[in-house]
Amino acid sequence: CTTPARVNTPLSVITEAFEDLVDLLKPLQSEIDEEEEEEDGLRLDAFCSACTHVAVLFNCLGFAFKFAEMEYVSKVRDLVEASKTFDTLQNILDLDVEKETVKTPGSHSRNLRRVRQGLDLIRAIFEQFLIADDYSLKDAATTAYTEVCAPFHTWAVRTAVYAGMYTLPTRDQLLLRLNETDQSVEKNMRRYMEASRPIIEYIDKLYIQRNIKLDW
Ligand code: 1PZ
Repeated sequence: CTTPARVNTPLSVITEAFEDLVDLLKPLQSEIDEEEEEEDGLRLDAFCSACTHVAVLFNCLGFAFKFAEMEYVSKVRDLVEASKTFDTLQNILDLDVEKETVKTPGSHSRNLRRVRQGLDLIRAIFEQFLIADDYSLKDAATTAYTEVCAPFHTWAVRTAVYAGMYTLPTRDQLLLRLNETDQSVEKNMRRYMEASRPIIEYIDKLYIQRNIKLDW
């Protein structure tokens, strides 16, 4: 098929998933403001389903990022499992607060924090990517990673990630693999940047409201 697809591209699917999630968030936020307490909260299964879509991006990155994919996917999978028992994001935090396992490796609350960092990393990569149309994916991703994730990763992980950056596809290869043009990629990346921001802020607030600092 040679028609440039105006159909669903991987990016538009991800973007739409997060826009749908934001639609669920809006009524919740007005409630919180009015009553000053959280009644329901964002549903964990809905959150997981949006996060699951992100995994298609990894197909565009090549073998060096296989480990990032496995890390990300295993964290999302843990939250999917949790969604069978817990209705909302705040439910998992409340339980971990009670058990004092918020930061314990493998806990749902820790995995939620990691997934949130992944979503923010993608947002930052897109932001960098759109700064200039001759900016390489490698430079965009390196700057974004340094800002968003590197401070929270071990030396070994940081070293592996920076080495992996050299294997990233070029800008044009990425557009091709994503089935996007310069114009369509800009539109879709901006939409993701806009939709992910309130979700990320919502998650951060859940921790802050429980007096958990976000320095990890
Ligand atoms: C199109 C854009 C291409 C840019 C590619 C840049 C990818 C950077 C990947 C960073 C991988 C970090 C992998 C390892 C992280 C682990 O240290 C932690 C461990 O958590 P713990 O078990 O201690 O609680 N794992 C994570 O943080 C899980 C999520 C990491 C993956 C985020 C990737 C985001 C998506 C990249 C774009 C597809």
